Amino acid sequence: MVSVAVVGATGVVGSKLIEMLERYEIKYDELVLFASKRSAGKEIEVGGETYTIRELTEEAAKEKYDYVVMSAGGSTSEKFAPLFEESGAIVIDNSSFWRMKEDIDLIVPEINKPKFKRNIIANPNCSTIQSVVALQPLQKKFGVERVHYATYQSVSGSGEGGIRDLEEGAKGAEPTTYPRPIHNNVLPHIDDFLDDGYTKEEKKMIDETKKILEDDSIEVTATCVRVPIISSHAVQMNVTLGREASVEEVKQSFEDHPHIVLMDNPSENEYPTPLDAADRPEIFVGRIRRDPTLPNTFHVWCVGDNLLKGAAQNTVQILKSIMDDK
Ligand code: A2P
Ligand code: 11C
Repeated sequence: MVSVAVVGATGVVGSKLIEMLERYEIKYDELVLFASKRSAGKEIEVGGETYTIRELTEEAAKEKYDYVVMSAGGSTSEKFAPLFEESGAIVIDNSSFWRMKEDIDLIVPEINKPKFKRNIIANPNCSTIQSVVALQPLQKKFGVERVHYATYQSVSGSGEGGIRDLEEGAKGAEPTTYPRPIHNNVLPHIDDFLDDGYTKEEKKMIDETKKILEDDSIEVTATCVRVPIISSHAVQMNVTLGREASVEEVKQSFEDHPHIVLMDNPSENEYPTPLDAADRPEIFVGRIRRDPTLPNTFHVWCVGDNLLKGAAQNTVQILKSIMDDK
């Protein structure tokens, strides 16, 4: 008897989590869907059955579940993930709260495996996941010494609130999620500012890249930007390799990767865009070219569906790999 709980089931990522449970054929005997008090009693259809959303309470988190997948924000994860863990569950959490803690695994299944010091496993930040998927074949073949990220991130990364700001902003409404209008605009501002002038989103990309690729010596810097599109994130990566490589060799390492699609034929206007990546499980790369200003350095344009590989898909892939190993 296998039980799975989804926390944040009514959210933008939560609804994709439910979709991914079906797409990745996760087998369970019992499925329980949690959200906040606001949504308790709401009904959701999964695989032809109707489920009623339950309010997540401390008592509910002490019930025994085998697996819990969470996407309900950092404070919900901080409070409830340990309660689920204590009652015997393996928790896979999509918030930023646990990711950088020393005893917590931060997992992209095609790159690393959990060591299970604790039974809370963290799912990385969306823009980080797509970037490390693209960096890993380069790391394996040539080594990676340095990467500079510039991101173009869609509003669904901010959940329902981000989508609302874009859609209602188009009708003239003031933003409520972002500090400035996102309609007809771009904001060099994702998550809160830190004392050093970086944002938390930039810090997440810097720290999580090193943790997932298990190499603290990689020099990473980032500028994260919100753009007025609904879904998929794009990341411009300027990557310095550990040794000399040709553009063809770099392209080949992407072509050889089962979860990366190389779209790089500029003369035919072929390069990945957010629309190409929408609802696709792979990461797309293109515009591969040498940066002549630095040795062994290349530009790589990388696009992925932030709600799928960037969030729900990666979470469910972690779940599947743990279930398969049991
Ligand atoms: P609810 O819909 O009841 O507010 P999004 O990121 O798309 O805004 O979604 C956030 C998700 O997290 C929603 O499912 C939301 O539920 C859920 N959530 C927010 N706060 C809590 C909480 N305290 N306990 C459980 N779920 C929560
Ligand atoms: C964004 N990357 O697009 C963020 C969303 O730390 O997982 C996810 C926040 C996080 O806004």
